[in-house]
Amino acid sequence: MTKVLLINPPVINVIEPWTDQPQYVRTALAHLAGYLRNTQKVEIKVIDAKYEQINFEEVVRRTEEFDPDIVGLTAFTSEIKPAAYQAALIKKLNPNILTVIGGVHVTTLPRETLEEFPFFDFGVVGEGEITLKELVDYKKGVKSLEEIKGLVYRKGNEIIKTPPRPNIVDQESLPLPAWDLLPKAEMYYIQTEKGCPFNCQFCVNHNGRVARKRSPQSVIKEFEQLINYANPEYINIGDEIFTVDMPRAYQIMELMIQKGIHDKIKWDVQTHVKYIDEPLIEQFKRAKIYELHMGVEAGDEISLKNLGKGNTKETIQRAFDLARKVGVKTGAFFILGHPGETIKSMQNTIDFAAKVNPDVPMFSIMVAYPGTEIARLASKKEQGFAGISRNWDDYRFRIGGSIWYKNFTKKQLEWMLIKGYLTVFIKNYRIIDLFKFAWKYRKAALTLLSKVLTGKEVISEYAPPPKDYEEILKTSFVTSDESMEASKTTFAAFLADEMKRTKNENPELVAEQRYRPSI
Ligand code: B12
Ligand code: SF4
Repeated sequence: MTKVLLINPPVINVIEPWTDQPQYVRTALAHLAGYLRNTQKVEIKVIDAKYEQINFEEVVRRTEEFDPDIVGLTAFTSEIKPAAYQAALIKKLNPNILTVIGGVHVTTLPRETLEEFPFFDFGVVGEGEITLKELVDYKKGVKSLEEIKGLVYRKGNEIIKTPPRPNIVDQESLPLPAWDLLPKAEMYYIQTEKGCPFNCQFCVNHNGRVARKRSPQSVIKEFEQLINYANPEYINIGDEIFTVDMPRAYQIMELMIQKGIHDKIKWDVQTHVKYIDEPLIEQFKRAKIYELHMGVEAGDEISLKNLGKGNTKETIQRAFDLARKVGVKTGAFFILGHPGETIKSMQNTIDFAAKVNPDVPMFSIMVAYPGTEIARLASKKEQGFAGISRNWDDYRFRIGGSIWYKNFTKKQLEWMLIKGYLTVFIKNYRIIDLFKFAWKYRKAALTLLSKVLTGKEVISEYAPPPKDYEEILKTSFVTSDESMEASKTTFAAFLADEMKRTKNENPELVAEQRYRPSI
């Protein structure tokens, strides 16, 4: 029987405990494992090294023990180098193991990823369920690589990219994720829909512009299975915009209340300020949501207008005021470092954040993810950007240093981030909240302060950067400015084709994501 090992690789240092020492396991791996075991005779094992806080050597040891035919690794951009390093160690252990990289980084830079990291044999572009299954078929000798869509691979010195893999429009046709193959955790992120109609300059939105949804019944089934399996404290909904179909969101919460799920777990979601009305907020309250997160991103008029999110100060204020009125706790995301940003425009965002006054403000520094408009502008050094790093380890989120600016230094940017937090609390006389917040996120706050004051990052105790890390990954930095620029155009074309195809396959989905009252 073919053996498949799926890995969420370790981190090389802990900058942000929330993401680098997560309390949650990786959703993508549960989805892939769920599909694979339903469609193939395979033996599957999953190692979530980040969650388990194990190091590269321990992953190699477990790999040797399991002796897989295929190893699939997942990576966001900030994780691609650790994933490549892990693949290099696995190739050293046994060169016959096929190494496959999937996730959003290789999806936006397919050829470049294989060029940069020879330790990956295959790259899976886009949704990975069917492509991975077909790679198992290839390993079994019943499918040729040319037949497999959504793949990049090497043929001699050439890198071949096969035609795009269409997204799975009917998400209901997929089995439930195989959470039981991952370690039990106290927090999970489930995905009830994929896709988002907006076009933010900083976001990859790799799931496409049409929300592909699961039914409320299937979502409830997943909640129940997870509760039975792990009895976690939190089950958060990781959707881009949970309420993109407002009646569906209302219905999911109705079922949560009927089944008593809202009393068994804490949960939160992320949504867009436009997709909120009073009955929905009241339903959130009844369903005992822990925190309602909404992306504000900017408070400066010009940045807000150019952002592509379709937000105005009025729609933002309305959503937060509504939540306050009903008594639902809110979290708001703000980004510093927009195109054309100046110290003054950042101050505008901070002042607006204080006016909105969310319960939990979350400031971050812009990261220029491949495939985005920000990456295109930064590569061209336009609109205030002075350059862009090609060391993917710089692509962290809240204190990420992926871009240089003409109007201010990175240090000034980091100080503005701290100022943002302080202003929201102090201007609103929320001194106790400030202490509570600082205590809750003390690890993150300390790493941030240490970075700002000393310029150094705190090294993880469990996975310090291996000595040969940079040496093994010496081929790094091959992605040119032109490739970064092109990644936006190529990816936008892919998204446009996908939107057309999804609309043809199920035109109702588009209608259902226009604003409709929740009841
Ligand atoms: C939910 C979510 C989270 C959750 C993660 C919860 C979890 N348990 O995994 C939280 C909030 C914690 C989070 C954190 C971060 N996130 Co996030 N997150 C998302 C979100 C909204 C959904 C991701 C998800 O789980 N989808 C469901 C699964 C099933 O889909 P998937 O991950 O895309 O996986 C599919 C394919 O990519 C592919 N695939 C993936 N891996 C593999 C591996 C193999 C072998 C194969 C074959 C295929 C394959 O197949 C999968 C199944 O179809 C996306 C945005 C989006 N639109 O998708 C952003 C997104 C993935 N996140 C992003 C980022 C940057 C981050 C952070 C770095 C930000 C931060 N520091 O706070 C951290 C990093 C976390 C970490 N290192 O562990 C970016 C990535 C951009 C980039 N180029 O790197 C995204 C795209 C959002 C954006 N702004 O554009 N995130
Ligand atoms: S609304 Fe959210 S998911 Fe949609 S494009 Fe903007 S940042 Fe991405």
